[in-house]
Amino acid sequence: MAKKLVYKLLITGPVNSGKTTLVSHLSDTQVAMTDVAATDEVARIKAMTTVGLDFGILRIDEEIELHLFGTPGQARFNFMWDILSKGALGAVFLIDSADPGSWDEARKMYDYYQQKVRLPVVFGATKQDLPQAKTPDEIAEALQIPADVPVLPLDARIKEQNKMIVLTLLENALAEALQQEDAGDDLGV
Ligand SMILES: Nc1nc2c(ncn2[C@@H]2O[C@H](COP(=O)(O)OP(=O)(O)OP(=O)(O)O)[C@@H](O)[C@H]2O)c(=O)[nH]1
Ligand SMILES: [Mg+2]
Repeated sequence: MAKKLVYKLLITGPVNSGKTTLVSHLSDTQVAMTDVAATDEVARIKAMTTVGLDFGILRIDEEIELHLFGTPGQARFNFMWDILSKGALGAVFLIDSADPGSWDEARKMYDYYQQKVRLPVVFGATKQDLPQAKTPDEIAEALQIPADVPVLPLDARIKEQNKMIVLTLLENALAEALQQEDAGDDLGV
């Protein structure tokens, strides 16, 4: 039997950006979720919020399986990142395109991610269908996302769109890992 390749990917971003929606609409398997009734300021925008993780599995083919780990969006659960990012290949970072009020928090999370996790990342600009949504380019500029990091439009409720974005991340992360391997070879390590 062919050896199975399992890649672990993080799905992250601020509260209400669509992380739980993405994991539940992309996974083939029954997902594990830890949503509870929201309290405090989060309760003003949504009824339920993630306090632990979302987990689901997407089978790409006979050999490749993606394990999707959604993080909580609230900063007080940042410690979960250290746990969830172990062994991960990279992250899909979701931004609510229609809620510029959440972008400061998104930028802080991205800074934290760059300091602590430092894995390849692809941004998904969700809720492009809402009338007040900003474009991926406007979001990239506002958050000062480096030009070589993709910011793609995404509806987290649509499986095929979610699949496209995780495959883009997988492709970029594997290319980066190969490059690092080559650089290591050149240095004789
Ligand atoms: N209109 C629209 N709604 C979307 C889109 N993507 C996600 N949503 C909705 O946005 C909301 C996001 O909720 P969640 O998936 O719970 O968000 P989350 O990022 O897991 O939030 P926390 O766990 O609280 O951090 C849901 O109501 C989704 O249906 C989109 O592209 N368009
Ligand atoms: Mg969630």
